[in-house]
Amino acid sequence: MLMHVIHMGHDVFKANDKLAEKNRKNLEKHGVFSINVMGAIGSGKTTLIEEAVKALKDRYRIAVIAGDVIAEMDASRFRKLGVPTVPANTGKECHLDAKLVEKALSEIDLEKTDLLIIENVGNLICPVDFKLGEGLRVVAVSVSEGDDIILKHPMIFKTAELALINKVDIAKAVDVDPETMKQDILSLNPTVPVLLTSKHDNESLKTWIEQLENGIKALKGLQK
Ligand SMILES: Nc1nc2c(ncn2[C@@H]2O[C@H](COP(=O)(O)OP(=O)(O)O)[C@@H](O)[C@H]2O)c(=O)[nH]1
Ligand SMILES: [Mg+2]
Repeated sequence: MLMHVIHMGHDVFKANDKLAEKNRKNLEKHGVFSINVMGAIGSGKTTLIEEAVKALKDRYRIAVIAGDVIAEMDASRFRKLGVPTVPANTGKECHLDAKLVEKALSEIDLEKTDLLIIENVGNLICPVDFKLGEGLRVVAVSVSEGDDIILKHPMIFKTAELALINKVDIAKAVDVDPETMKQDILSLNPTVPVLLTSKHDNESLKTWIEQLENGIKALKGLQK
């Protein structure tokens, strides 16, 4: 019985990987740099994305896929900024998958997109195994989640390609040292860039936005 369950799980991942690869090729063909933003509920994913959209939307064409279990609150926050936004509701699943992203992509004009931002469902565990076809895997963790949160959820940090430690403005109030959190991430993934961010500190937001701009430019450079 157990073997059966494991076998089924393996097939699900394999089918998802195949579809993710299709999404990746589709995005690449159209020169779209894409990111998958993962992290717990309330870590600041939507806020960090909003800040990036505000800073980049005059120079680049941005589209957003707003993953959520059911609501469309985040999608309406992005729409307010005037960027094409597709809500992707998972129903009861705690992660987006490549199929949901494929469907959302069919509603986006990729020819007119430089940057696609995908906000995953708030969770530090489920999204790990489900590739979406993204160019960059980002994880956002906030200081208010406590300084043991990282070592309790190693896989998402091991597989991330950019990590943000957010809400550093309230670190003292919650008795957490962001530097310790950074070292925890690096102990799991020594080469991942780790940024300390706060929505109240524009300089810190610039470091995050710069990473996105570098990704867009790198992809455009590759295409020339
Ligand atoms: N103090 C502080 N609050 C933040 C920061 N980033 C986000 N928040 C707040 O945290 C809450 C959750 O943010 P949200 O972006 O919706 O998180 P999400 O669930 O990960 O998308 C909101 O009330 C934000 O205003 C930050 O850097 N510092
Ligand atoms: Mg959100």
